[in-house]
Amino acid sequence: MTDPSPIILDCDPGHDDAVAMLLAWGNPAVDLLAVTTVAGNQTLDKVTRNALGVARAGGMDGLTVAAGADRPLVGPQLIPEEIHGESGLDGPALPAPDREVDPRHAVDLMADILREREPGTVTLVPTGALTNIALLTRMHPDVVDRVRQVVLMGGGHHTGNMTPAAEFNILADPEAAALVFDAPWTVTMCGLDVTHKALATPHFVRELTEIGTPLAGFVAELLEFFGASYTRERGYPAPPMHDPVAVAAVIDPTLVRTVAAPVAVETRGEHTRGMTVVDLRRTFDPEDPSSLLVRDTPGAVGAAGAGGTVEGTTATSPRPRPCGTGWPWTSTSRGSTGSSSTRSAPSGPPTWGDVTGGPAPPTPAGPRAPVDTPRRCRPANGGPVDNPPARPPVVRPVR
Ligand SMILES: [Ca+2]
Repeated sequence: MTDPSPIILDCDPGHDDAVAMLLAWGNPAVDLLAVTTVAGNQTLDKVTRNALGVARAGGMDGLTVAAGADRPLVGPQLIPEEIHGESGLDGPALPAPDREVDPRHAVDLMADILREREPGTVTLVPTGALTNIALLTRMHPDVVDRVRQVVLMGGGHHTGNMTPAAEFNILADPEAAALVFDAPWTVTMCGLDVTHKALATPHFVRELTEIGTPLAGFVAELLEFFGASYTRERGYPAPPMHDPVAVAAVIDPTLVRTVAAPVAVETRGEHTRGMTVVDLRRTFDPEDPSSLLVRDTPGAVGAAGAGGTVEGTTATSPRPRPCGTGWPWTSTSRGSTGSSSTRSAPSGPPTWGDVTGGPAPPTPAGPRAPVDTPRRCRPANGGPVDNPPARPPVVRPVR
């Protein structure tokens, strides 16, 4: 067995963040070095409290938890309370913390770990707003080239969940996301294209419940609350396991398909702020270090949903390559690649809904709910509920 891949999970628990934490801690293919928190699904104090509670519930003895940015770089904080609840982790009773938060700022903790470890070994796995990761590039620019890769949950190709164009983690801090995608490291974007296929189905939740342990019951309750939110607010039959997909992509890169493409983050668009603009024209220079990797699953891109083969499944390539001619939306057989032996789930609990061979993206029941507007996503300062304001491209990096 190869050595576990060391990761830092930067998150905003959050129901799916909680599952991502448990997956990272429980799977032997990764070594969870630290959990850092960022304001996102709730305020920083709440998501940090949640991280500590999940760490205790999961028996994560010795795990370091550090708190990071309490607001976006530029825009207002948006809180999706309609999905995660008032605590950010509504549903099961969360145990009281059994450890203190590390006194270091999350960004400083990341830098310390990156300097202590061999260069090119530590993977950053952000599953919240990218504020901490952006600050890392500005506060500790010397550690950027020590990062092995960034595997993040966020964005989407031609899809959003907060607006028609923007996914929450990117919309929560578009300026930070722009910095992260522009930094000279390899970014793997696990976007809504793939995470909307990783559903925690009722069958899966039932299996969890039947395990009968307190931790399994805790996760089942998490998923039941999360599922009820997604059904009520967005018409989904089961909740997407967004954040665990990013961890899973580190555990087993063959679970998802990699496509090389430049990704830009829209920071100015009146209707597209927070959009990840993926250039799939294959006109970019594959040697250009700004070219980035996007992860995808068979059929995840394009309205038709399709399988087929794609060149450039460069999960471990230090430099992205352009995709070939067999681009997935030109193919038709989703199941043909989804059943490939290279796409089996890794062993070891906990696991998640079937990513590649799972159910098709859900169709909202009845009349289409107005899910693409952030109508109930309120600014943290208690200001009026409104669409995120269009802002000029002002970024004030910390120097
Ligand atoms: Ca998250």
